Amino acid sequence: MSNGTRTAPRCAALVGPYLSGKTTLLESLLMATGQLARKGSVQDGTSAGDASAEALTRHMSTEVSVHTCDHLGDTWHILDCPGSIELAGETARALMVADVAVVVCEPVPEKATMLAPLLRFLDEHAIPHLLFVNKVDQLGSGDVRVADLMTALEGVSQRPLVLRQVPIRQGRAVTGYVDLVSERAYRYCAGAKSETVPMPDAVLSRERAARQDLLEALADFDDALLEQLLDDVSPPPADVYRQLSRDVAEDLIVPVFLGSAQNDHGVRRLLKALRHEAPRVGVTARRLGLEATGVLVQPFRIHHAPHSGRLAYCRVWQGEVADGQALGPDRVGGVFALGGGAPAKITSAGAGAVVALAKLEHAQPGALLSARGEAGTPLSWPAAAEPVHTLAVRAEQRADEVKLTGALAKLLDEDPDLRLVLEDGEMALSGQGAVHLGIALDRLRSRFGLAVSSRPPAVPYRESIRRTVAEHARFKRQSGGHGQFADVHLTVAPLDRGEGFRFEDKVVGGAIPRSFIPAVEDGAREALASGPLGFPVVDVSVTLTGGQFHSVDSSEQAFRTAGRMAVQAALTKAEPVLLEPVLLVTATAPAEFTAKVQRLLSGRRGQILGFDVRPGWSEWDQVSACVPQADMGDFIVDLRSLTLGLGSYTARFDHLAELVGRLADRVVEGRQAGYAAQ
Ligand SMILES: Nc1nc2c(ncn2[C@@H]2O[C@H](COP(=O)(O)OP(=O)(O)OP(=O)(O)O)[C@@H](O)[C@H]2O)c(=O)[nH]1
Ligand SMILES: [Mg+2]
Repeated sequence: MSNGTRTAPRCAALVGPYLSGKTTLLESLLMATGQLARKGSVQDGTSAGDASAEALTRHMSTEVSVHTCDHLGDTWHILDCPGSIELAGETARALMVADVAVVVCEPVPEKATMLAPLLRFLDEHAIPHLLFVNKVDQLGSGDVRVADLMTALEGVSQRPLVLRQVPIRQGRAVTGYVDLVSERAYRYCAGAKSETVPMPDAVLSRERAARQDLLEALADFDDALLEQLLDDVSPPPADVYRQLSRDVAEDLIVPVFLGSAQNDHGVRRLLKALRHEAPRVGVTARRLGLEATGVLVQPFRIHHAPHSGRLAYCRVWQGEVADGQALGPDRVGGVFALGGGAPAKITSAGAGAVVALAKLEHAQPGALLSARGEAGTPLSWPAAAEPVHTLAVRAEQRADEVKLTGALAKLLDEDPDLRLVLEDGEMALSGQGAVHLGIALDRLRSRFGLAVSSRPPAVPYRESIRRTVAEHARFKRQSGGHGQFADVHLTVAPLDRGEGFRFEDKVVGGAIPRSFIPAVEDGAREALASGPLGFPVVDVSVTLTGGQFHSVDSSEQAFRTAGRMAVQAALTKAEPVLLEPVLLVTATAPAEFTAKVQRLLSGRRGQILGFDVRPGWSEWDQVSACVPQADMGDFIVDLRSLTLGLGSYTARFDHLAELVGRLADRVVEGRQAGYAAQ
């Protein structure tokens, strides 16, 4: 893949909401460029994009797949990205290395909101992008006007959208289009190039109006064009194309194309636009501020392959990467071409290429690598997402526990949006939702051959007391030789919420020697580890008020036992009360869903604290509420299903609240049953 006389490869990412048709479009692009002889489909499990086991079972893309094709002398790397909002991090990292993004969407105005987070990301990072309105074959059945669709899409884009084609319809069905720059009319032909046809009279007035809109949008960024328009001069197509390429490359405007990936309609037109309007690698590197000398490489994804080991999927920004090349602290141990089946070993890769590099053990997504070392991660690189869903996981076979830890370490290395926390002896895997975690669990099974089970994580209940109780305990044992003796008097009292544990020594007159007092405190802590209800005890004070000792038989061990006995006995008499963790939850969603989000939170015993405009987002709200942690399981699933998948939330521990009545009884019974089963 050395440069030779060819131009540097370019990279386009296919992005857009779940099920909009990105993988189908990839298939069509690979067909149109002669890369594929036969077109596969997502439903049959024969598509090039969704080849992994996880994707096949779900009929959806579960990771970024890299493909390579040639079009009119240009090499293209196409990154087919997953649309699921739960995999948005994976998509965002791929977008960071692309020259251009093709945003695939459905021709349904009500679904335009689904594009909001993605368009926002593209606009924030000034990533050149164009829109491909897919499934125009369905426009007829829905009887949707393109003008209404454009209005809806404009509502979610910061950049002006410019329609590049108007549809030609027969009845309601879309049968072709008029290109607004060349003003030529085309009729779609299944599986082949569209053919030119005379401009139908019926579209003429729509064509004129849409072309005027396009020229006016371009004239906003070009004075010469503005003058021509004011003088009523029709600019030559070459000038319009030039202006379009410039405006797209600078992310000033977003052209909108129409088509149907399933029927290969509009796909060659899209390829042509990519060829003329997508920036080249040097321009992209400059946009990203990556000016350097020598070789410069940026990984965007890590993959642990069964045979090649740890592979870093990288974009080569500059220079030539070959086997043995020093990159960061490592040396390249294999350059692999991606696209079409398993990675294939090649000798080198030049600027623009997307390749997998082996043996870069330290390479992390985003971190720039050069021959001189690691040049850090650009500030604009997307941060890992805060987890919104957690499952407790464990190996079904005890013997697999070590293997599970190793496999999870690899999955965490591949996916920065996965987190693993060890809590109360439980392995808790967190991520972006049930689909995200389900894919991780599938990988444990299919790639690592591990039988794993998962369940909702345990809620970290605590308990405290309501009354002050004075208690006395004597520990005495005589078993031949040395005996054991300790006697303590202590008082256990409730503290305010959040105060934790306090131990006070009020022993006077040497009733207990100083050296034994820490042992009493240790015993008290042991008793507090699991209180009468079965949970750790918090917000109590233990005051040691007196006791007795024996000069021969007393020991630290004896005083620890006596301390524990006294506190245990006191706690049962001190009106133990269950405490449940309450989280401060901030849920975000488009404003049209705010009332639903509030109802969802209050339905989960949430106390709504208020709602406000989401800072920096127009037409989005954020609702804050205090919600018991026990009621937050699957919250993200319900939130997404109420909000077209767009809702999300952050949560942090806020306070412990007393839980009484039937709910509390059930928790305590569950705990006792758990102990009995152990
Ligand atoms: N009618 C019609 N259906 C289409 C078209 N393109 C794709 N589809 C269907 O839409 C569904 C989703 O297609 P995919 O290509 O898997 O969509 P995707 O955007 O890759 O989905 P994710 O990867 O899961 O985000 C499939 O059932 C396709 O057959 C089209 O042009 N017209
Ligand atoms: Mg897909």
